[in-house]
Amino acid sequence: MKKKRSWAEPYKIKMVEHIALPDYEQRLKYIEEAAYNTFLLRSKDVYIDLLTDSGTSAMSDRQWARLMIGDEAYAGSKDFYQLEETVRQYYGYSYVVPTHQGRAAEHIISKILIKAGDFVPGNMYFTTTRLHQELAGGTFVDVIVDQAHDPDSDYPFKGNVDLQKLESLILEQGADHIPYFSIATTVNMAGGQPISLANLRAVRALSRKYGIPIVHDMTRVAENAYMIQQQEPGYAHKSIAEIVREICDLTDAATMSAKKDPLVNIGGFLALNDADLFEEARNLVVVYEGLHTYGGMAGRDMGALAVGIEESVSDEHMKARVGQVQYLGNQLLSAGIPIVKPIGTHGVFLNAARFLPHVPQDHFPAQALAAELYVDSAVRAMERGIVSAGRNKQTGEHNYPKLELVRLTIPRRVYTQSHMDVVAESVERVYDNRDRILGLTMTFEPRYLRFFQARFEKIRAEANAQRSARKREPVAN
Ligand code: PM9
Repeated sequence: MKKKRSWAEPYKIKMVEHIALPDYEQRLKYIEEAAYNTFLLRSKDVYIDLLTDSGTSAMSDRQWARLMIGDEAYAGSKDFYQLEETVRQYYGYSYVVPTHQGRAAEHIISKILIKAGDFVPGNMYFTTTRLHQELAGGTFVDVIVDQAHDPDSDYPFKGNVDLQKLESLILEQGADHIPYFSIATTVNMAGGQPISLANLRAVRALSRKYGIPIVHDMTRVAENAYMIQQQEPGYAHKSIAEIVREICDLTDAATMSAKKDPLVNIGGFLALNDADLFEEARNLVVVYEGLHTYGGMAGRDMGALAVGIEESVSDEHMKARVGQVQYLGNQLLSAGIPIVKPIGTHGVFLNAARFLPHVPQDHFPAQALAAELYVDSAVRAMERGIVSAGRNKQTGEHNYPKLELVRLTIPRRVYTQSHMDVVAESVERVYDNRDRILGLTMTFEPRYLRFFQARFEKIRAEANAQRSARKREPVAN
């Protein structure tokens, strides 16, 4: 009989940070104080923090060492030049404008390229990206394939663009009103789903045909490259570094939140190939961020970022990173929990619409489910549904997304397989008791990116209360 051969993470742990599980009564109190919004919890009250993979990675010893030799000169830091060289080497873009994080790069490129009345097509919206496009006067148009909106579809490249939707938009609105295509690798809101190189090449052909550039949200490009390596015919023998380069070479500019793929706690950049655009961007960055050789970052952070970029495209790193996400996803699938399929690269997304079919979407099922998961085990997740989708900027109505999800996002190199087991068991317990979960009402709604700061109260309808009384007992301590 063939013996099983397990694989393990390509690192060992050198430093630990203690975490504690608050008791049940405390968890109830904390989530109520946080108004049922996991963004408003204090991290000291969280046991396993799966809120986001943004800025939460563990840096390597090489990255920490780089911090010590950071050059903090106001102008011309050697770390900037190192970052610029690394971006050129691994991503191929000619010019780099550092920023404090991704949304600052989005702000600058939107301000330069979008004029009032423009339309910006993209492979599904991302919250900050769309907001900056709207603030610049544009309207985002979703041109992702329909499968991306179906959590049960097994389609392997749900990040693909529907080429017909894209070309119809160009013909309807005219190429002059489309400043760029906004293409993300991977697609966060669809569940961390990749775009294929075949599809990106076809998007590139349309970009050339109509003279419209591609702005690449490259926040998780190495994760996307891993999925191409695993799934796209012809790429099994190419390295992630080679595939990353092939993706970037099909695009004209990029925004990067370095807090994800490149393994740093803060940072980002705008990368460009066009010299005139670069001049404009590096002029604007001094208005909003800082001098063009540091943007919003300390010299040492740019140094750690340069090392992180190199580490992020390692095949063995990515196998362990995505492998851990798939480990959790497969546990949940085996337990019959409704999750987005296929399992994405940066997190497992619970399908709250199927988890809580009795909670209408305007009672915020995903928000309620994330709160309930915290009460069960102090695992912190986040809503990715109607709250994140915000309101229609013309009508003021809620946007009703087809995907009503809770994201269990896995920080890179931080948690172990046992942590994943605890999370899976907690989700299963909450699922077993799902009938007693009621929805929420929103009691405070901020104007921008409401999911970060909105406040909620539990719906305590009499009939619902009676129905759930039978199962009121706590499910864990
Ligand atoms: N993403 C995330 O948790 C952090 C903010 S929303 C909770 O997934 C993409 C694809 C992102 C992203 C941030 C940004 C913005 C742009 N594109 O957060 O400003 O996933 O660095 O990047 C978050 P910054």
